[in-house]
Amino acid sequence: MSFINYSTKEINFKIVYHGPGLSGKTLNLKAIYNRVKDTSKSKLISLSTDTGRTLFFDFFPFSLGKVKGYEVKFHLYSVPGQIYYSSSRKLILKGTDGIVFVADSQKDRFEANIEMMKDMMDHLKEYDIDFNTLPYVLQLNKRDLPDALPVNAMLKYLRQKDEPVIEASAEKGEGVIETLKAISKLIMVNVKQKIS
Ligand SMILES: Nc1nc2c(ncn2[C@@H]2O[C@H](COP(=O)(O)OP(=O)(O)OP(=O)(O)O)[C@@H](O)[C@H]2O)c(=O)[nH]1
Ligand SMILES: [Mg+2]
Repeated sequence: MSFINYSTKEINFKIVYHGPGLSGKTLNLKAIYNRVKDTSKSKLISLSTDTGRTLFFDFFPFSLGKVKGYEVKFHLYSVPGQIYYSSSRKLILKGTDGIVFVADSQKDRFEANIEMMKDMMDHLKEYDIDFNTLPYVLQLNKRDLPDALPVNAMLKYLRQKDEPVIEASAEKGEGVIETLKAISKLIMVNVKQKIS
């Protein structure tokens, strides 16, 4: 549901970072935020608990620059991963142009990844969003930890289609920008057709 304003020549996209609690969604956004030039970003808004858990969402918009004369703006959101915030997650998914699923590579979070992916798929169905055509990237985060599961073992259960898979450590800042580039690329392919 990208918003193209033909008169002001602006295009707005919504990208949602989804995934289980503590998988590193907020840290992805913070790492991106710190890398984007001050002139092209607005404030990072986080609604969180005292312990840093996301309560409703993290959000910030930034400008990618111009494509075919149009100013392209990305609005990045992260959902709260704690299991009982399902209705907030559903609200945040509304009108999304793309999703990054941030999976936690730790062995003891394996089930949590699967459970959260189901939560996400259920919500997409309720909104009649066609997952098959939705720009989507799978990020395997926390690759730096010693108990990280082998990549293939994770993909066997988490890979949904031919989506790009990025190995990351948001803690070290690795794979974060690659993930953003991968999802942006998928989104931009669709939009270039609309404005040409
Ligand atoms: N070692 C390691 N720690 C990470 C990595 N990514 C995130 N963390 C840590 O995991 C914890 C949770 O990170 P957050 O980004 O707050 O997780 P979240 O997914 O936003 O969690 P919720 O908002 O509760 O859903 C923090 O202590 C991070 O520092 C990573 O790649 N490696
Ligand atoms: Mg968070």
